[in-house]
Amino acid sequence: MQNEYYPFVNLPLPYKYDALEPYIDTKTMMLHHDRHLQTYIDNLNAILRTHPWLQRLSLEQLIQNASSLPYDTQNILRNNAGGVYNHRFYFDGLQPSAGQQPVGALAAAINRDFGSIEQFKKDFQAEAQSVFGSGYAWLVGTCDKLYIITTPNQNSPIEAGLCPILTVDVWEHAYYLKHYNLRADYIIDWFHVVNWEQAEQNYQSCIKPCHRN
Ligand code: MN3
Repeated sequence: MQNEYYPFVNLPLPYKYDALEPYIDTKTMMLHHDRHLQTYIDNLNAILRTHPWLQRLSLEQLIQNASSLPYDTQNILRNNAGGVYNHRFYFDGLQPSAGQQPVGALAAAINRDFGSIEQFKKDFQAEAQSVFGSGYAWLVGTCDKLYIITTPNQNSPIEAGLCPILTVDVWEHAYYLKHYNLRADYIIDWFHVVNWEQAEQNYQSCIKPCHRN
């Protein structure tokens, strides 16, 4: 796939910077995408420039193979390849029309595993609030069950072989300008702009291998 290999470029957001107003503000989106994500991309390219044997690995492979690399390289890759992957996943999981609800097979799986959409939102919110310091909350899927997990820093669930469906970035830079220290309010606002069609597509790729026998 395009832009999955070195050198990485910062693709534009799939919507305008102000598209998520009033839930996520324009300035936060500009800084988050153009400065924070850009820095991860620049750092990742800089590491790969001096480690040419890693340039043939895709973004996902860099993360999945991080633990087999020398310790100093391992952490810097986990932080920066993870920073690129996680931010792209987060931004691609948002959309401007407020108030979408889960759809398709994912909606059915959420009802199956959490009892209701409302209960899922409560559980997800609690997990996202529980992240101490910087990190992410994720909905991940296996063949027969959904799980809510959290990751610290820029660690990514794909390193552990988990299949991500949805994520919220709870680093303070994702919400501080608008929500200050109120992460709970940010998560409530974030739910308004979740791209549930994208989440359903992600879920379909998670369960695709399950149908092969
Ligand atoms: Mn971030």
